[in-house]
Order: sequence, then structure tokens, then C-alpha cells
Amino acid sequence: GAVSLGLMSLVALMSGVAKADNPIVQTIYTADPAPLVYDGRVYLYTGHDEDGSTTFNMRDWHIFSSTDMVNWQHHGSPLSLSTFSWASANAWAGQVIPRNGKFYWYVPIRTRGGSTAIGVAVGDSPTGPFRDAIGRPLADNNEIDPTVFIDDDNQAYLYWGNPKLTYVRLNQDMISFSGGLTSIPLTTAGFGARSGNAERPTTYEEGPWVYKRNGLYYMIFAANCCSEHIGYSTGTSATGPWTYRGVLMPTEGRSFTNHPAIIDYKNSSYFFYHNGALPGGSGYTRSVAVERFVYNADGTIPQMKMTTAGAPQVGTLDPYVR
Ligand code: FUB
Repeated sequence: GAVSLGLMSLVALMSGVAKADNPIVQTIYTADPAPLVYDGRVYLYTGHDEDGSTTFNMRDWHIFSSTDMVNWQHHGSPLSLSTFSWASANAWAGQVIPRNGKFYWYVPIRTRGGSTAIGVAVGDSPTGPFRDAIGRPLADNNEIDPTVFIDDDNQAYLYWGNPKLTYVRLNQDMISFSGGLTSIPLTTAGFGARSGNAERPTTYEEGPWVYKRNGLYYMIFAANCCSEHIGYSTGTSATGPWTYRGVLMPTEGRSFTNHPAIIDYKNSSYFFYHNGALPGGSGYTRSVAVERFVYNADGTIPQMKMTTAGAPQVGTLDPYVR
């Protein structure tokens, strides 16, 4: 069924401004938040679950922006599967980063050949328009969920993966890389121990988000599918070694996935995630939400709970079928 709109959201939709409370977007189902602070504004890139979906049904990505973290403007959908001639399905979790006066949007996509590959789109502004930067996958190893990070020495890294975790060193052009694909060792010291899954001995599942703060590297990620919680690790360099730091947000609510992102904006820190809190919400009709938080003095992150998580649908969580 369609998302039922409260009066607030209806007004918001008509005015093009999405309102306030969690979930951030109440006019469509959104997932996989990727915020970017640019030129004094927060741009929020999301996936889009189609109304009434009973499996992952995602064909395009959307952009929202805000200058107060309360009122969100919807910039529409300037990127979709049709942007990539080689795409067949799965407009899944991506991230945007500016460089060279351009904006690079990395996304996982199902190819016409059937594998899952990482594509890169490029635009001249944070809201596009965007075009396929290279006309083919940037990397094609049947893995998902890219996160991109530029270190202080200007070296850019792209990390992605489920069940593996891989990175490459991107070249200055941001649309090619040097040195090949490198596997990050998934050790329990680095990513925590998972029990009862011999193929996945650590909690790492998917959705990595890498950033650096006060000299410390952070990798936050979706853990222990299904249902997922959010965990995180810290490292002494962009390539590790990583040390597991624990659970950032426990499992809760109607969605069996969650997906993390963190930014600092106007002297506050914000944690973005998704759940199934809207009317009609589920693991396939999700919505993006945000919490403000304060880092502990030692740089660790306090554990957070969802606000407006939606009541759990006990016993009705769908298996995670790709
Ligand atoms: O939204 C589709 C997939 O579900 C994403 O790629 C994963 O991170 C999970 O959120």
C-alpha cells in the first residue's frame, strides 16, 4: 500500500520540504542513508524502496538537503538504474564525495550479467545531474555497499563488501584505481565474534562507512544479519589494523537490515540509520532516521536507541534474499 501521509508530511510534500521528526522522510520509503556536508549544507543521498514491496525493489536513488537538520528539501531522483546502461536491478547503498570540483556517487548494482558490481556516477553539483562516469563497472567482484574516504594525504579509498570486505586505492581521478583489490582480514579482534555461523565468524555483515575524526579512523557497519545491529571498529590508519569497539545501535524495529552513517555538522555529531517506522513499514519498505549524539572523551561512540522504531513484527521478518 501507499505510504499514508500525515498532514505535516502532506504539507511538506506539496511545498517540497520534508518535515522534521524521525523518520526524516515521510513521503516515500527511503533506505541506506549517505549524508555529505558540503558548503554549509547537509546533503542526504538515499535508496528508495517502492511502495508495497515484499522483496528488495529499488530502482532509483533520491537526494534531500537541510541547513538545520529539521527541515529537509527533496531534490528528487537524479540517479537511477537507467543511468547505467549495464545495470539490471538493485539500486542499493551508495555514497557521494566531492573532488576536483565534481561529485562522485559510488553505488552497488546488479549487472546484466548477473553479478553485483560497483558503479560510479559523476555530477557537477551535489544535486546533479549525474551521468555514468565510465560506462562500465568500476569493480565487479559480486560484492555490495561502497563507502568512500579521502585521507589527509589526499589518498582516496573505496571500501565495500558482503560477505567479504575489500578496499582499493582510488586514483586522483576518482574513477579508476591502482594496486588491485585488497581484502581486509575479518578477524574477531577487528570486527567482533559472531556465533553459530561458520562462514561468517565475525559480526561484520555489510554497509561499511569509513571516516576519520581527531586522528582516529572509524569503520561503522551493519552486523549480524538478520536482524542487523550496528557495530563499529577503529583503526590507526585507513587500511587498519582495525579494533572492534562494540555495538553502536542494537537491533530494533521492523526492518531486518540497518545501515549506518556519521557526520559532524554545525558543532554536533549525527548518526543516520534506517528502520521500518513509517505506516506500512517493513524490511522492504524502510525509512531513514537520524540521532544527535556526543562522542565520549576517549573518542568512543555512545550506544544509541532508535526513535520511532516501529513495533517489531515478531515472527514475520523475511529471510534476507538477494
Ligand atoms: O538496501 C539494499 C541493501 O540492504 C543494502 O545494500 C544493504 O546495506 C541493506 O541495507
